Amino acid sequence: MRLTHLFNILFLSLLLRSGLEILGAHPMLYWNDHCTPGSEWLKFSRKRMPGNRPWTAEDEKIPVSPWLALPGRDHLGLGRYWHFVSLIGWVLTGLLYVALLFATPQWRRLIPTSWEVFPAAWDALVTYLRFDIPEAEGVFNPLQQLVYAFVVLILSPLQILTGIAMSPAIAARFPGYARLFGGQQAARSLHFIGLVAFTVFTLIHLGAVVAHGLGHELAKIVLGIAHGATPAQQATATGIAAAALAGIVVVHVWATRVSLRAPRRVQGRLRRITDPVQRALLGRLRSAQRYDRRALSPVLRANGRPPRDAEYRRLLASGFEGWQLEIGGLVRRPLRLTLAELRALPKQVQVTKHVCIQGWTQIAEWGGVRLSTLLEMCLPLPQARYLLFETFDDKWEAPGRGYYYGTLDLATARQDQTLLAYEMNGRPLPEAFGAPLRLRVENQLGYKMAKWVRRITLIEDYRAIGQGQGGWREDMMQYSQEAPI
Ligand SMILES: Nc1nc2c(c(=O)[nH]1)N[C@H]1C(S)=C(S)[C@@H](COP(=O)(O)O)O[C@H]1N2
Ligand SMILES: [Mo]
Repeated sequence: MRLTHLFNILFLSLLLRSGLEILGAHPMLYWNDHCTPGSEWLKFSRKRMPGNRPWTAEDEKIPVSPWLALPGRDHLGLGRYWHFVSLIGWVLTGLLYVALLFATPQWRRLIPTSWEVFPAAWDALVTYLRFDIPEAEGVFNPLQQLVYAFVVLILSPLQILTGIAMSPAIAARFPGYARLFGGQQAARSLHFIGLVAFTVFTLIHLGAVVAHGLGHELAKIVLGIAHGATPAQQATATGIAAAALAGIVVVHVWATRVSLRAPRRVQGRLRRITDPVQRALLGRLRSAQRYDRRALSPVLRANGRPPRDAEYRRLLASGFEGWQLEIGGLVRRPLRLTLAELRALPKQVQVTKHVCIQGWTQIAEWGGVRLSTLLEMCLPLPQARYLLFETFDDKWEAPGRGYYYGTLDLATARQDQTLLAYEMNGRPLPEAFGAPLRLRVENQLGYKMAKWVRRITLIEDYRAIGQGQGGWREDMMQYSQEAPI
Protein backbone atom coordinates (compact mmCIF):
# COMPACT_ATOMS: atom_id res chain seq x y z
CA MET A 1 0.00 0.00 0.00
CA ARG A 2 2.86 2.36 0.74
CA LEU A 3 4.27 1.69 -2.72
CA THR A 4 0.93 2.57 -4.34
CA HIS A 5 1.36 6.05 -2.84
CA LEU A 6 4.58 6.45 -4.83
CA PHE A 7 3.04 5.24 -8.09
CA ASN A 8 0.07 7.49 -7.44
CA ILE A 9 2.39 10.52 -7.33
CA LEU A 10 4.12 9.40 -10.53
CA PHE A 11 0.96 8.81 -12.57
CA LEU A 12 -1.01 11.77 -11.22
CA SER A 13 1.85 14.14 -12.01
CA LEU A 14 2.10 12.70 -15.55
CA LEU A 15 -1.68 13.03 -15.94
CA LEU A 16 -1.55 16.63 -14.78
CA ARG A 17 1.15 17.68 -17.22
CA SER A 18 -0.22 15.78 -20.20
CA GLY A 19 -3.66 17.16 -19.30
CA LEU A 20 -2.30 20.69 -19.63
CA GLU A 21 -0.99 19.76 -23.09
CA ILE A 22 -4.51 18.67 -24.05
CA LEU A 23 -6.08 21.80 -22.56
CA GLY A 24 -3.71 23.99 -24.62
CA ALA A 25 -5.17 22.48 -27.79
CA HIS A 26 -8.43 24.31 -27.09
CA PRO A 27 -7.82 26.59 -24.12
CA MET A 28 -11.47 27.35 -23.46
CA LEU A 29 -14.12 25.73 -21.29
CA TYR A 30 -17.86 25.74 -21.83
CA TRP A 31 -21.11 24.56 -20.27
CA ASN A 32 -22.74 24.10 -23.72
CA ASP A 33 -21.93 21.50 -26.40
CA HIS A 34 -22.11 24.06 -29.23
CA CYS A 35 -18.90 25.72 -28.05
CA THR A 36 -20.17 28.91 -29.63
CA PRO A 37 -17.24 31.33 -29.81
CA GLY A 38 -17.64 33.76 -26.93
CA SER A 39 -19.77 31.43 -24.82
CA GLU A 40 -16.81 29.99 -22.89
CA TRP A 41 -16.82 30.48 -19.10
CA LEU A 42 -13.06 30.24 -18.88
CA LYS A 43 -10.39 31.09 -21.42
CA PHE A 44 -6.64 30.70 -21.03
CA SER A 45 -5.58 32.62 -24.08
CA ARG A 46 -5.60 36.24 -25.21
CA LYS A 47 -5.95 35.29 -28.86
CA ARG A 48 -8.78 36.92 -30.75
CA MET A 49 -9.97 35.40 -33.99
CA PRO A 50 -10.17 37.83 -36.92
CA GLY A 51 -13.67 39.05 -37.72
CA ASN A 52 -13.03 39.74 -41.39
CA ARG A 53 -11.17 36.65 -42.56
CA PRO A 54 -11.85 32.92 -42.13
CA TRP A 55 -10.00 31.19 -39.31
CA THR A 56 -9.83 27.58 -38.22
CA ALA A 57 -10.11 25.95 -34.81
CA GLU A 58 -6.39 25.19 -34.94
CA ASP A 59 -5.66 28.92 -34.91
CA GLU A 60 -7.13 28.98 -31.39
CA LYS A 61 -4.52 26.61 -29.95
CA ILE A 62 -1.82 27.86 -27.61
CA PRO A 63 1.50 26.04 -27.24
CA VAL A 64 2.17 25.34 -23.56
CA SER A 65 5.69 25.48 -22.15
CA PRO A 66 7.41 22.07 -21.64
CA TRP A 67 8.02 23.18 -18.05
CA LEU A 68 4.29 22.85 -17.51
CA ALA A 69 2.92 20.50 -20.15
CA LEU A 70 4.03 17.04 -21.25
CA PRO A 71 5.59 17.31 -23.77
CA GLY A 72 4.72 20.99 -24.46
CA ARG A 73 5.16 23.15 -27.59
CA ASP A 74 1.94 22.07 -29.27
CA HIS A 75 2.17 18.27 -29.28
CA LEU A 76 -1.43 17.31 -28.64
CA GLY A 77 -1.00 13.85 -30.18
CA LEU A 78 1.85 12.93 -27.85
CA GLY A 79 0.22 14.59 -24.86
CA ARG A 80 -2.75 12.29 -25.39
CA TYR A 81 -0.57 9.17 -25.56
CA TRP A 82 1.09 10.16 -22.28
CA HIS A 83 -2.29 10.92 -20.75
CA PHE A 84 -3.72 7.54 -21.71
CA VAL A 85 -0.63 5.52 -20.76
CA SER A 86 -0.48 7.27 -17.37
CA LEU A 87 -4.19 6.73 -17.00
CA ILE A 88 -3.78 2.98 -17.41
CA GLY A 89 -1.03 3.03 -14.76
CA TRP A 90 -3.08 5.21 -12.43
CA VAL A 91 -6.22 3.08 -12.70
CA LEU A 92 -4.24 -0.14 -12.05
CA THR A 93 -2.55 1.52 -9.06
CA GLY A 94 -5.93 2.70 -7.78
CA LEU A 95 -7.52 -0.72 -8.15
CA LEU A 96 -4.64 -2.35 -6.27
CA TYR A 97 -4.88 0.31 -3.55
CA VAL A 98 -8.63 -0.08 -3.08
CA ALA A 99 -8.34 -3.90 -3.11
CA LEU A 100 -5.66 -3.76 -0.41
CA LEU A 101 -7.63 -1.18 1.51
CA PHE A 102 -10.69 -3.38 1.82
CA ALA A 103 -8.82 -6.67 2.16
CA THR A 104 -7.15 -5.36 5.32
CA PRO A 105 -8.29 -3.36 8.38
CA GLN A 106 -6.74 -0.30 6.71
CA TRP A 107 -10.13 0.85 5.44
CA ARG A 108 -11.04 1.87 9.00
CA ARG A 109 -8.51 4.67 8.77
CA LEU A 110 -10.08 6.08 5.65
CA ILE A 111 -13.81 5.45 5.84
CA PRO A 112 -15.70 7.36 8.53
CA THR A 113 -18.10 5.11 10.41
CA SER A 114 -20.04 7.73 12.37
CA TRP A 115 -21.66 11.10 11.69
CA GLU A 116 -19.54 12.42 14.52
CA VAL A 117 -16.79 12.80 11.96
CA PHE A 118 -18.33 16.02 10.59
CA PRO A 119 -18.33 18.15 13.78
CA ALA A 120 -14.98 16.62 14.71
CA ALA A 121 -13.58 17.56 11.28
CA TRP A 122 -14.87 21.09 11.77
CA ASP A 123 -13.07 21.30 15.11
CA ALA A 124 -9.90 20.05 13.42
CA LEU A 125 -10.24 22.70 10.70
CA VAL A 126 -10.62 25.44 13.31
CA THR A 127 -7.52 24.10 15.05
CA TYR A 128 -5.54 24.23 11.79
CA LEU A 129 -6.73 27.79 11.18
CA ARG A 130 -5.27 28.70 14.57
CA PHE A 131 -1.96 27.33 13.23
CA ASP A 132 -2.15 24.40 15.60
CA ILE A 133 -2.14 20.64 14.96
CA PRO A 134 -5.38 18.82 15.83
CA GLU A 135 -5.43 15.72 18.00
CA ALA A 136 -5.78 12.40 16.21
CA GLU A 137 -7.07 9.24 17.82
CA GLY A 138 -5.85 7.00 15.02
CA VAL A 139 -3.26 7.85 12.39
CA PHE A 140 -5.46 10.49 10.76
CA ASN A 141 -7.48 13.21 12.44
CA PRO A 142 -11.17 13.47 11.40
CA LEU A 143 -10.52 16.21 8.85
CA GLN A 144 -7.78 14.19 7.17
CA GLN A 145 -10.04 11.16 7.18
CA LEU A 146 -12.87 13.06 5.47
CA VAL A 147 -10.63 14.69 2.88
CA TYR A 148 -8.78 11.48 2.01
CA ALA A 149 -12.04 9.53 1.74
CA PHE A 150 -13.36 12.26 -0.59
CA VAL A 151 -10.27 12.15 -2.82
CA VAL A 152 -10.22 8.35 -3.07
CA LEU A 153 -13.93 7.56 -3.24
CA ILE A 154 -15.45 10.62 -4.93
CA LEU A 155 -12.92 12.85 -6.70
CA SER A 156 -10.95 10.04 -8.40
CA PRO A 157 -13.98 8.12 -9.75
CA LEU A 158 -15.54 11.42 -10.89
CA GLN A 159 -12.39 12.29 -12.78
CA ILE A 160 -12.52 8.93 -14.58
CA LEU A 161 -16.24 9.25 -15.35
CA THR A 162 -15.96 12.78 -16.74
CA GLY A 163 -12.95 11.66 -18.80
CA ILE A 164 -15.01 8.87 -20.35
CA ALA A 165 -17.77 11.36 -21.17
CA MET A 166 -15.41 13.13 -23.58
CA SER A 167 -15.09 10.08 -25.82
CA PRO A 168 -16.90 10.52 -29.16
CA ALA A 169 -17.55 6.76 -29.25
CA ILE A 170 -19.35 6.92 -25.89
CA ALA A 171 -21.18 10.12 -26.85
CA ALA A 172 -22.26 8.49 -30.12
CA ARG A 173 -23.47 5.22 -28.60
CA PHE A 174 -24.86 6.54 -25.28
CA PRO A 175 -25.84 10.17 -25.88
CA GLY A 176 -27.54 10.19 -22.46
CA TYR A 177 -24.36 9.44 -20.53
CA ALA A 178 -22.80 12.89 -20.82
CA ARG A 179 -26.13 14.42 -19.80
CA LEU A 180 -25.49 13.02 -16.29
CA PHE A 181 -22.87 15.74 -16.04
CA GLY A 182 -24.87 18.39 -17.89
CA GLY A 183 -23.40 17.58 -21.33
CA GLN A 184 -20.08 16.70 -22.88
CA GLN A 185 -18.58 20.17 -22.43
CA ALA A 186 -19.83 20.33 -18.86
CA ALA A 187 -18.03 17.02 -18.29
CA ARG A 188 -14.89 18.56 -19.80
CA SER A 189 -15.26 21.58 -17.52
CA LEU A 190 -15.77 19.32 -14.49
CA HIS A 191 -12.71 17.31 -15.54
CA PHE A 192 -10.72 20.54 -15.39
CA ILE A 193 -12.24 21.50 -12.03
CA GLY A 194 -11.22 18.01 -10.83
CA LEU A 195 -7.66 18.78 -11.90
CA VAL A 196 -7.76 22.00 -9.89
CA ALA A 197 -9.16 20.08 -6.90
CA PHE A 198 -6.33 17.51 -7.12
CA THR A 199 -3.77 20.31 -7.31
CA VAL A 200 -5.21 22.22 -4.34
CA PHE A 201 -5.43 18.99 -2.35
CA THR A 202 -1.81 18.13 -3.15
CA LEU A 203 -0.52 21.55 -2.09
CA ILE A 204 -2.40 21.48 1.23
CA HIS A 205 -1.43 17.83 1.75
CA LEU A 206 2.25 18.73 1.28
CA GLY A 207 1.89 21.72 3.60
CA ALA A 208 0.31 19.50 6.26
CA VAL A 209 3.10 16.91 5.98
CA VAL A 210 5.61 19.66 6.72
CA ALA A 211 3.49 21.23 9.47
CA HIS A 212 2.94 17.89 11.22
CA GLY A 213 6.70 17.28 11.24
CA LEU A 214 8.42 16.13 8.07
CA GLY A 215 10.55 13.37 9.60
CA HIS A 216 7.69 11.75 11.52
CA GLU A 217 5.28 12.00 8.60
CA LEU A 218 7.76 10.54 6.13
CA ALA A 219 8.45 7.69 8.56
CA LYS A 220 4.69 6.98 8.45
CA ILE A 221 4.44 7.29 4.68
CA VAL A 222 7.63 5.49 3.68
CA LEU A 223 8.27 3.01 6.50
CA GLY A 224 4.83 2.61 8.03
CA ILE A 225 5.96 3.63 11.51
CA ALA A 226 2.82 5.22 12.96
CA HIS A 227 4.26 6.72 16.13
CA GLY A 228 7.61 7.50 17.68
CA ALA A 229 10.02 7.02 14.79
CA THR A 230 13.62 7.40 15.98
CA PRO A 231 15.81 10.12 14.40
CA ALA A 232 17.66 7.40 12.46
CA GLN A 233 14.39 6.04 11.09
CA GLN A 234 13.28 9.55 10.18
CA ALA A 235 16.53 10.12 8.33
CA THR A 236 16.16 6.85 6.43
CA ALA A 237 12.58 7.71 5.48
CA THR A 238 13.56 11.20 4.34
CA GLY A 239 16.38 9.79 2.23
CA ILE A 240 14.12 7.23 0.55
CA ALA A 241 11.41 9.84 -0.11
CA ALA A 242 13.93 12.27 -1.60
CA ALA A 243 15.33 9.56 -3.87
CA ALA A 244 11.84 8.50 -4.96
CA LEU A 245 10.81 12.07 -5.76
CA ALA A 246 14.06 12.60 -7.66
CA GLY A 247 13.24 9.45 -9.64
CA ILE A 248 9.86 10.91 -10.56
CA VAL A 249 11.50 14.15 -11.70
CA VAL A 250 13.88 12.11 -13.87
CA VAL A 251 10.95 10.31 -15.48
CA HIS A 252 9.32 13.66 -16.30
CA VAL A 253 12.46 15.17 -17.76
CA TRP A 254 13.17 12.05 -19.80
CA ALA A 255 9.57 11.77 -21.09
CA THR A 256 9.53 15.43 -22.09
CA ARG A 257 12.88 15.38 -23.88
CA VAL A 258 12.43 12.13 -25.74
CA SER A 259 8.96 13.26 -26.88
CA LEU A 260 10.24 16.56 -28.23
CA ARG A 261 13.29 14.99 -29.87
CA ALA A 262 11.87 11.78 -31.29
CA PRO A 263 8.12 12.24 -31.56
CA ARG A 264 7.65 9.45 -34.09
CA ARG A 265 9.49 6.91 -31.96
CA VAL A 266 7.50 7.84 -28.84
CA GLN A 267 4.28 7.64 -30.84
CA GLY A 268 5.22 4.14 -32.04
CA ARG A 269 5.99 2.89 -28.53
CA LEU A 270 3.09 4.43 -26.61
CA ARG A 271 0.58 3.61 -29.30
CA ARG A 272 1.31 -0.07 -28.80
CA ILE A 273 0.05 0.27 -25.22
CA THR A 274 -2.93 2.59 -25.72
CA ASP A 275 -4.43 1.42 -29.03
CA PRO A 276 -5.33 -2.16 -27.99
CA VAL A 277 -6.92 -0.89 -24.76
CA GLN A 278 -8.96 1.71 -26.64
CA ARG A 279 -9.99 -0.83 -29.24
CA ALA A 280 -11.10 -3.33 -26.58
CA LEU A 281 -13.05 -0.77 -24.53
CA LEU A 282 -14.48 1.55 -27.19
CA GLY A 283 -13.89 -0.07 -30.57
CA ARG A 284 -17.23 -1.72 -30.91
CA LEU A 285 -19.43 1.23 -30.03
CA ARG A 286 -21.57 2.19 -32.99
CA SER A 287 -23.06 5.60 -33.40
CA ALA A 288 -26.80 5.87 -32.78
CA GLN A 289 -27.20 9.62 -32.64
CA ARG A 290 -30.49 11.27 -33.25
CA TYR A 291 -30.39 14.88 -32.23
CA ASP A 292 -33.34 17.09 -32.81
CA ARG A 293 -32.97 19.71 -35.55
CA ARG A 294 -33.62 22.28 -32.82
CA ALA A 295 -30.27 21.21 -31.32
CA LEU A 296 -28.24 22.52 -34.30
CA SER A 297 -25.29 24.69 -33.32
CA PRO A 298 -25.70 28.37 -34.22
CA VAL A 299 -22.06 28.79 -35.32
CA LEU A 300 -19.89 26.04 -36.82
CA ARG A 301 -16.13 25.91 -36.48
CA ALA A 302 -14.03 24.53 -39.32
CA ASN A 303 -10.64 22.88 -39.30
CA GLY A 304 -8.31 22.71 -42.28
CA ARG A 305 -8.20 25.57 -44.78
CA PRO A 306 -9.89 25.25 -48.18
CA PRO A 307 -7.44 23.82 -50.74
CA ARG A 308 -5.50 25.99 -53.18
CA ASP A 309 -4.89 23.00 -55.43
CA ALA A 310 -5.43 24.27 -59.00
CA GLU A 311 -7.71 21.43 -60.04
CA TYR A 312 -9.83 21.98 -56.94
CA ARG A 313 -10.17 25.71 -57.58
CA ARG A 314 -11.27 24.97 -61.16
CA LEU A 315 -13.81 22.38 -60.05
CA LEU A 316 -15.19 24.67 -57.36
CA ALA A 317 -15.60 27.52 -59.87
CA SER A 318 -17.50 25.23 -62.23
CA GLY A 319 -19.85 23.93 -59.55
CA PHE A 320 -17.97 20.60 -59.58
CA GLU A 321 -18.77 19.96 -63.17
CA GLY A 322 -16.52 17.08 -64.23
CA TRP A 323 -15.78 16.02 -60.65
CA GLN A 324 -16.08 12.30 -60.10
CA LEU A 325 -15.57 10.22 -57.00
CA GLU A 326 -13.22 7.38 -57.86
CA ILE A 327 -13.41 4.18 -55.86
CA GLY A 328 -10.74 1.62 -56.66
CA GLY A 329 -7.96 -0.52 -55.31
CA LEU A 330 -8.85 -3.92 -53.89
CA VAL A 331 -12.36 -4.05 -55.37
CA ARG A 332 -13.98 -6.23 -57.96
CA ARG A 333 -15.86 -3.30 -59.54
CA PRO A 334 -14.06 0.07 -59.59
CA LEU A 335 -16.51 2.99 -59.61
CA ARG A 336 -16.61 6.54 -60.92
CA LEU A 337 -19.55 8.57 -59.72
CA THR A 338 -20.55 12.15 -60.47
CA LEU A 339 -22.30 14.29 -57.84
CA ALA A 340 -25.61 13.73 -59.63
CA GLU A 341 -25.07 9.97 -59.52
CA LEU A 342 -24.24 10.13 -55.80
CA ARG A 343 -27.39 12.19 -55.19
CA ALA A 344 -29.44 9.60 -57.03
CA LEU A 345 -28.40 6.91 -54.54
CA PRO A 346 -30.44 6.34 -51.35
CA LYS A 347 -29.97 9.40 -49.15
CA GLN A 348 -29.45 9.44 -45.39
CA VAL A 349 -29.84 12.51 -43.20
CA GLN A 350 -28.51 12.62 -39.65
CA VAL A 351 -28.11 15.22 -36.94
CA THR A 352 -24.95 14.43 -35.03
CA LYS A 353 -22.37 15.88 -32.71
CA HIS A 354 -18.88 16.52 -34.03
CA VAL A 355 -16.06 15.98 -31.52
CA CYS A 356 -12.69 17.48 -32.44
CA ILE A 357 -9.53 16.06 -30.89
CA GLN A 358 -8.80 19.56 -29.60
CA GLY A 359 -11.79 19.32 -27.29
CA TRP A 360 -14.57 21.36 -28.91
CA THR A 361 -17.91 19.96 -30.09
CA GLN A 362 -20.77 21.13 -32.30
CA ILE A 363 -23.99 19.75 -33.74
CA ALA A 364 -24.96 19.78 -37.41
CA GLU A 365 -27.18 17.97 -39.88
CA TRP A 366 -25.50 15.93 -42.58
CA GLY A 367 -27.03 14.52 -45.75
CA GLY A 368 -25.38 12.06 -48.07
CA VAL A 369 -24.93 8.47 -49.04
CA ARG A 370 -23.91 5.72 -46.67
CA LEU A 371 -20.42 4.46 -47.27
CA SER A 372 -21.79 0.92 -46.93
CA THR A 373 -23.99 1.54 -49.98
CA LEU A 374 -20.92 2.28 -52.07
CA LEU A 375 -19.05 -0.69 -50.60
CA GLU A 376 -21.89 -2.96 -51.66
CA MET A 377 -21.57 -1.56 -55.18
CA CYS A 378 -17.80 -1.86 -55.57
CA LEU A 379 -17.45 -5.32 -54.00
CA PRO A 380 -14.27 -5.25 -51.90
CA LEU A 381 -11.89 -8.15 -52.33
CA PRO A 382 -11.30 -10.40 -49.31
CA GLN A 383 -7.86 -8.96 -48.59
CA ALA A 384 -9.17 -5.34 -48.38
CA ARG A 385 -8.95 -4.09 -44.79
CA TYR A 386 -8.88 -0.29 -44.95
CA LEU A 387 -10.24 2.56 -47.03
CA LEU A 388 -7.76 5.21 -48.06
CA PHE A 389 -9.28 8.68 -48.52
CA GLU A 390 -7.28 11.03 -50.70
CA THR A 391 -8.28 14.68 -50.83
CA PHE A 392 -7.70 17.92 -52.76
CA ASP A 393 -6.35 19.45 -49.56
CA ASP A 394 -2.81 20.47 -50.49
CA LYS A 395 -2.08 21.87 -47.00
CA TRP A 396 -0.66 25.01 -48.59
CA GLU A 397 0.07 26.55 -45.21
CA ALA A 398 2.49 23.68 -44.47
CA PRO A 399 4.33 23.24 -47.80
CA GLY A 400 6.19 20.05 -48.54
CA ARG A 401 4.10 17.90 -46.28
CA GLY A 402 1.91 16.38 -48.93
CA TYR A 403 -1.86 16.23 -49.33
CA TYR A 404 -4.28 15.46 -46.50
CA TYR A 405 -5.31 11.84 -46.42
CA GLY A 406 -6.89 9.42 -43.99
CA THR A 407 -7.61 5.74 -43.54
CA LEU A 408 -10.57 3.95 -42.03
CA ASP A 409 -10.99 0.27 -41.21
CA LEU A 410 -13.66 -1.59 -43.15
CA ALA A 411 -15.87 -2.36 -40.13
CA THR A 412 -16.11 1.31 -39.13
CA ALA A 413 -16.74 2.24 -42.75
CA ARG A 414 -19.73 -0.12 -42.82
CA GLN A 415 -21.46 1.34 -39.75
CA ASP A 416 -24.93 2.80 -40.18
CA GLN A 417 -23.97 6.42 -39.59
CA THR A 418 -20.73 6.43 -41.55
CA LEU A 419 -21.62 8.79 -44.36
CA LEU A 420 -20.21 10.50 -47.41
CA ALA A 421 -21.93 13.84 -46.98
CA TYR A 422 -22.71 16.26 -49.80
CA GLU A 423 -25.07 18.40 -47.69
CA MET A 424 -24.76 20.28 -44.42
CA ASN A 425 -27.78 21.73 -42.62
CA GLY A 426 -29.92 21.08 -45.69
CA ARG A 427 -27.66 22.88 -48.18
CA PRO A 428 -24.86 21.75 -50.50
CA LEU A 429 -21.67 21.32 -48.53
CA PRO A 430 -19.96 24.75 -48.24
CA GLU A 431 -16.37 25.10 -49.39
CA ALA A 432 -14.97 25.45 -45.86
CA PHE A 433 -16.69 22.26 -44.74
CA GLY A 434 -15.41 20.01 -47.51
CA ALA A 435 -17.28 20.63 -50.79
CA PRO A 436 -18.21 18.66 -52.74
CA LEU A 437 -17.94 15.58 -50.52
CA ARG A 438 -16.66 14.80 -47.04
CA LEU A 439 -16.61 11.87 -44.71
CA ARG A 440 -18.64 11.63 -41.50
CA VAL A 441 -17.56 8.92 -39.02
CA GLU A 442 -19.80 9.65 -36.09
CA ASN A 443 -18.08 7.57 -33.39
CA GLN A 444 -14.60 8.96 -34.07
CA LEU A 445 -12.76 12.24 -33.56
CA GLY A 446 -13.06 14.91 -36.23
CA TYR A 447 -9.70 14.44 -37.93
CA LYS A 448 -10.81 11.02 -39.22
CA MET A 449 -13.40 12.76 -41.42
CA ALA A 450 -11.56 13.73 -44.58
CA LYS A 451 -12.99 16.79 -46.34
CA TRP A 452 -12.64 17.69 -50.05
CA VAL A 453 -12.54 14.00 -50.97
CA ARG A 454 -11.03 13.14 -54.33
CA ARG A 455 -10.65 9.36 -54.34
CA ILE A 456 -11.24 6.27 -52.20
CA THR A 457 -8.93 3.27 -52.51
CA LEU A 458 -9.37 -0.05 -50.74
CA ILE A 459 -6.08 -1.25 -49.34
CA GLU A 460 -4.71 -4.06 -47.24
CA ASP A 461 -2.34 -2.02 -45.08
CA TYR A 462 -1.61 1.67 -44.55
CA ARG A 463 1.98 1.33 -43.41
CA ALA A 464 3.42 1.92 -46.88
CA ILE A 465 1.38 5.12 -47.39
CA GLY A 466 2.69 8.57 -46.46
CA GLN A 467 4.78 8.13 -43.35
CA GLY A 468 2.93 4.99 -42.42
CA GLN A 469 0.79 6.12 -39.48
CA GLY A 470 -2.57 5.98 -41.25
CA GLY A 471 -3.26 9.61 -42.09
CA TRP A 472 -1.90 13.12 -42.55
CA ARG A 473 -2.50 14.20 -38.98
CA GLU A 474 -1.35 10.79 -37.76
CA ASP A 475 1.91 11.29 -39.70
CA MET A 476 2.49 14.96 -38.94
CA MET A 477 0.97 15.42 -35.50
CA GLN A 478 1.25 11.96 -33.90
CA TYR A 479 -2.50 11.48 -33.77
CA SER A 480 -3.71 7.88 -33.58
CA GLN A 481 -5.13 5.89 -36.50
CA GLU A 482 -8.08 4.95 -34.30
CA ALA A 483 -9.88 7.79 -32.60
CA PRO A 484 -12.69 6.63 -30.30
CA ILE A 485 -11.51 8.97 -27.49
N1 LIG B 1 -8.99 17.47 -45.95
C1 LIG B 1 -9.07 17.74 -44.65
N2 LIG B 1 -10.04 17.17 -43.92
C2 LIG B 1 -10.13 17.42 -42.59
C3 LIG B 1 -9.22 18.28 -41.96
C4 LIG B 1 -8.21 18.87 -42.74
O1 LIG B 1 -7.35 19.62 -42.26
N3 LIG B 1 -8.16 18.58 -44.08
N4 LIG B 1 -9.33 18.51 -40.61
C5 LIG B 1 -10.06 17.54 -39.80
C6 LIG B 1 -10.36 18.00 -38.47
S1 LIG B 1 -9.09 18.08 -37.37
C7 LIG B 1 -11.64 18.27 -38.06
S2 LIG B 1 -12.00 18.64 -36.45
C8 LIG B 1 -12.74 18.28 -39.02
C9 LIG B 1 -13.43 19.62 -38.97
O2 LIG B 1 -14.63 19.53 -39.65
P1 LIG B 1 -15.47 20.84 -39.92
O3 LIG B 1 -14.59 21.78 -40.67
O4 LIG B 1 -16.67 20.39 -40.63
O5 LIG B 1 -15.82 21.41 -38.56
O6 LIG B 1 -12.30 18.06 -40.34
C10 LIG B 1 -11.33 17.08 -40.49
N5 LIG B 1 -11.13 16.84 -41.90
MO1 LIG C 1 -9.97 18.23 -35.22
